Amino acid sequence: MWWFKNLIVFTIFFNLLKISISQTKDDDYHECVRSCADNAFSKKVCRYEFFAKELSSPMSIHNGSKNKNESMNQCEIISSNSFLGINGKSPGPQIEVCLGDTIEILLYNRLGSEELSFHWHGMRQKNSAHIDGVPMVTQCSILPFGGFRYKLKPENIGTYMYYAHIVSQQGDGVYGSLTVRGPQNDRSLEKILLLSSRPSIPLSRYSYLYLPTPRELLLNGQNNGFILRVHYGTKYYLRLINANAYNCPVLLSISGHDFHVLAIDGNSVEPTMGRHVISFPEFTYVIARK
Ligand SMILES: [Cu+2]
Repeated sequence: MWWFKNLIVFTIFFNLLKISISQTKDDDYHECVRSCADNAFSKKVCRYEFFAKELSSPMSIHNGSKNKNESMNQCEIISSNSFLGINGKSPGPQIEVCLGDTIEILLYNRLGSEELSFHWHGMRQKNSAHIDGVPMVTQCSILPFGGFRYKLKPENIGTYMYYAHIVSQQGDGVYGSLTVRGPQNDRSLEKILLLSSRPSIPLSRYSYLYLPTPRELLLNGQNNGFILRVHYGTKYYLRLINANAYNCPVLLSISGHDFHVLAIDGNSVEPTMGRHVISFPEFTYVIARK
């Protein structure tokens, strides 16, 4: 029966190989990303595992600051510490679900000696204040090497975001987008634009009274431009998220195009037309442009 045992081993090995291939093929693949049919039987439980930790590759940031409050040993700090992310990247994985789905996130704290908790901005937390993420107010912090299961049941379609509630961790890269769609939303006609910034020194490592000014404005995590491919003449919905940890509004315009602002923080608003949008930190917007 040696061949039978070998067959089992081979089958298990082959299946493991298939799993690892499908995982490496597309990091962002998730079975919950789909078109949202108006059908109660299609509702899913969408599970994610998030590991918050330092990004393995250090950022190349030029430190040219002459600020008196920033010490001479900044270069050492930059070279020995990196910024933060979730599952090895910042922004973290996009969560995209349909209304009626349940979202379960198992969040692991791998930040060394720091405590952690996540806030789900814009999500109503009726009877679930304990997962709103305010450390030591609505939940106990997740201790180093610990984990916590967040369970969300979105009540409305909309554009949301998640981030570490400790602002220095958010500023260092612990944030991401959360989109809830309904049957009326066509994913192929939507683009997510996530604005954020990166300081010259990781904020979690910064021990001075005055915060360093952000050095780079990031669009979907990129500091050197982000290409958004569109078809000429087609109307798109832009899910604009300002995940900036700094209290600094960002003005967004697209040359030669008007916007309609349709929703803010998951709530519909009277459609307002304009040539630019001023986006404030920790707000999300849905805008249409043609
Ligand atoms: Cu909030």
